[in-house]
Amino acid sequence: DGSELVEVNNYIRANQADPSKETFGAAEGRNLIVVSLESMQTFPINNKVNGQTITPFMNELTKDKDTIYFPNFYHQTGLGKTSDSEFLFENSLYPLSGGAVFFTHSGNTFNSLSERLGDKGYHTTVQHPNAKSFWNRDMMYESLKVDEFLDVDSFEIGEGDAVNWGMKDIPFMEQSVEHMAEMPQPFYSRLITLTNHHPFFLDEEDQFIEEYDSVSGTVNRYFQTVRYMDESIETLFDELKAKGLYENSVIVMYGDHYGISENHNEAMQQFLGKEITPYETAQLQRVPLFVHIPGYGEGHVNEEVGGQIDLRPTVLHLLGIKTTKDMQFGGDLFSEEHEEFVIFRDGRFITDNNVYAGNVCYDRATGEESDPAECEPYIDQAMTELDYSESIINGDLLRFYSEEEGQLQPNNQMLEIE
Ligand code: GP9
Ligand code: MN
Repeated sequence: DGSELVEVNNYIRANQADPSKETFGAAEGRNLIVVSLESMQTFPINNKVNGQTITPFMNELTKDKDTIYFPNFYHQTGLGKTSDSEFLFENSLYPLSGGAVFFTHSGNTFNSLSERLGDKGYHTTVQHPNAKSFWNRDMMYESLKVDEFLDVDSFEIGEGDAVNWGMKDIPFMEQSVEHMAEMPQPFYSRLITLTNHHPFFLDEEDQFIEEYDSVSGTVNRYFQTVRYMDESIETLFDELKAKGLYENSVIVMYGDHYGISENHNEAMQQFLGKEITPYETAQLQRVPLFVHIPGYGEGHVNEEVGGQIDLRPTVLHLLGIKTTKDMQFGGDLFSEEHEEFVIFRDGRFITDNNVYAGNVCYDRATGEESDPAECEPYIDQAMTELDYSESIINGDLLRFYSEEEGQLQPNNQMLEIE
């Protein structure tokens, strides 16, 4: 019932991470451009296939002076796939254990990133060249207070501009920057890419590298579509510079979820040259996170263990917006107080020292089995946190919470009814 929110609130306040002084407000007042990298996992980064570089542009970003790259960052999605990653990003709540929250709870009250930014004078938008009702986005974005959803009807898809699931990422990037150029500033624009999606088909002219050679056509083609995605990100950066939008923006890019499922373990074993244990499977849930702040100058590889739940506070703090009263489960990745504890939707988890998967406690650094006692205290905490998040969603509890006052609203009708 509504009173459970008090307990959840206590848990969240006890685990809250204060922002780091160095990065709080580092991108204050800038446009926020977010790129959801479809099916992009971390393993192709700084790696090669058939001797060819898979992600040349992203590799440069990992060494770039204006980029913070997170190699130990994990997706936390469930059945809702892309939509779950959006949910995590916007709300810093976990997706549901069953079904896609975008379908089941699109009428809920949230306190999304879009809403927070809208309140600060941002024009908030999502750009994605697919039917607006896919994943029930049109309904959910109303609850998330997204000002404008530029769906398939907002893009010109000329001959040769579509493949696989729809519009190719390179023309998509070109046109989405054209849209940005028309937006009032500051704006928040979240771009959802599409080309690097199963079954990873590409036209011949977009195949910039050779496919891999294994028993899995899916894995073989994946490297090529990842290479294409890499090219589309370079296009995005070029177009932003050409339109004069680059300097005054911050660009955050993250992989939405895995692209290669466990059905392709044989091919993945061949590529990685090692056996895929439950530990490796968990480690393969790493997706890249790039935070690019033009002019920042202190870019580095940040080894912090984190997950998609952490994106909302990380981004809000970069923009100089406090989240001390927000109902969110993640923490600012730049904070000295950030806890290295990433909970997967199915109860697996990662800590600084361990990977807990298949009911086995592994050493995170070596993949060897470690003393179960090292994982033990986190098993319950993981379940508690997932349950708290689920109770917020199932009870639509944020109806009763006013983050402005940081307290339950006085006329808590649900408490009266029950
Ligand atoms: C569809 C796209 C892909 O619009 O976001 O969704 P996915 O299948 O990855 O969840
Ligand atoms: Mn996806």
